[in-house]
Amino acid sequence: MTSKFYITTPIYYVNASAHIGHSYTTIAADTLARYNRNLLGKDKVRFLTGTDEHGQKIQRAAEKEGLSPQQFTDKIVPTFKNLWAKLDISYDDFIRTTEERHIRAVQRVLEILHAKNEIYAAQYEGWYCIPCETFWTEMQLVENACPDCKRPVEKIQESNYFFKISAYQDWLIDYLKSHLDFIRPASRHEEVCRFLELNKLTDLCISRPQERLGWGIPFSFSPEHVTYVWFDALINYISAVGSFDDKGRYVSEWWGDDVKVVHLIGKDILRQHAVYWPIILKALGIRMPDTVFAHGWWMLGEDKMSKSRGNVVSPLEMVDKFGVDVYRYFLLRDVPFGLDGNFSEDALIKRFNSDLANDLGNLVYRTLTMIEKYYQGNVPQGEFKAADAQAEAIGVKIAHLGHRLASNLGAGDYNFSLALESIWELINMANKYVEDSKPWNLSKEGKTEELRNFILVLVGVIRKVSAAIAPFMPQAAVSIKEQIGQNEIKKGNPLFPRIEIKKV
Ligand code: ME8
Repeated sequence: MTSKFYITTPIYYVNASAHIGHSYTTIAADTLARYNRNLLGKDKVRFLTGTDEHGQKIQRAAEKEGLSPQQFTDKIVPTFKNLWAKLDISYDDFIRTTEERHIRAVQRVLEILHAKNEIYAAQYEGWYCIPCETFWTEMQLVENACPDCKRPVEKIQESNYFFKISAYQDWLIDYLKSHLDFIRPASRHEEVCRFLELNKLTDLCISRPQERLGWGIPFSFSPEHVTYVWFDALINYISAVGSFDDKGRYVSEWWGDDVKVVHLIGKDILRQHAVYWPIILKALGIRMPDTVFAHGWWMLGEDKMSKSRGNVVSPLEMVDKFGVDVYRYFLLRDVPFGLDGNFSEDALIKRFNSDLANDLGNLVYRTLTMIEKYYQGNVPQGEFKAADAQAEAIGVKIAHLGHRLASNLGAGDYNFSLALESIWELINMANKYVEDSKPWNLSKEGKTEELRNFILVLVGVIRKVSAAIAPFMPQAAVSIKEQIGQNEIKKGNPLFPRIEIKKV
């Protein structure tokens, strides 16, 4: 029985500032954390994010600025934390790989695996891609360049430590085939299975010589080596929430059988999470996460938005222009989680005007106006009756909404977009109800009971909607609740005033 929920984002590299892509994973994780806190209770949910601070990329970025790597990362980390604060990210813990708790855990993992004979020293000779920090065999190169980033590779010869991942290939294939929820969405699961069926895993080089790359976690049993940045980084998911006892057993209240463990990542880092990570855990004798969900990419035109391509849009700029909730809503609503999406301000404004200004904003505003006009601002009390077919249908929709949300946010595919769509179906039914009921006539004809029930329907819908949108748009949820209080209304400015395209 899982009664707790542990959700993580990737830990982001600090060699450049976060762009829309990074904010996407973090907003998605935040929404799931908030949703689960509402269901399970605050202390049953753990939401982890953080920063990946070792490796060549960071060392080089620091050198460029004339800083030590530690000074450099200390300078950048607050920019991530500020962004997350601005985006209302409610993380419970923020791990930095330069923290003592993490360094200690990585060193313990290496010691345990070394003692178990899972890692061994060997001479390495081959091709190395510096930006990707990855070794390639001659066969894997594409036109003498890195098969991933297409940049030139360097020939390298050195002594290193290797992790015997090749021994786990059959186990992993079996595991994936018998755990269809482990890698989601299904297309990514198939991609990993195909990769494992077509390729033989080679043992993973998990060290770098200290003299070539100083900025990493030293091996305790071989101080002239530091840990490969990916091996270091993956451990964050366990170093943040637990530790190893004397016998090398991992102890954590967030990694037991009563916890649902979910890693959200982008599809760019699927291999590390779907192959290396489960094998590290298996070799350590630690249970697997429940799900690794690899979402799609935000693109700008034809290209993936990425700092190395330089085509990034700043989340801060978008938030200053449109507001946090609008930004969060757009990212989660516009593209089904798992697929790629194209970012544009035009698309954002379109969504804003139709879903937020026209649908939600309008429903709240017209309801406030009617409560003001017909009831002097006092909110009618009580449950509404299924007095007509529309009120009845709305009642049914309200009763089923929780279930619809659970099937989209609680299980396999984390379909934020469909979850929001189901909330908007309710909003639209209520707006249609207003148009069909012609409340001004009810009032004129003195049909007070009908009018009261009609308003109660709208209030019921708005209360349900504001609770349902809270994980997605925390501020809008609060402000709706303030405007339509328990007893009286407090009419403020429209929640989402329409944006005229010309103005922007
Ligand atoms: O890979 N669209 O860090 P990173 C959507 N430190 N999401 C995107 C994106 C885009 N265009 N660009 C980036 C690393 N992301 C490692 C992770 S985890 C143990 C170590 C998001 O700073 C997405 O979540 O390059 C992607 O996986 C992540 O940022 C990569 O961040």
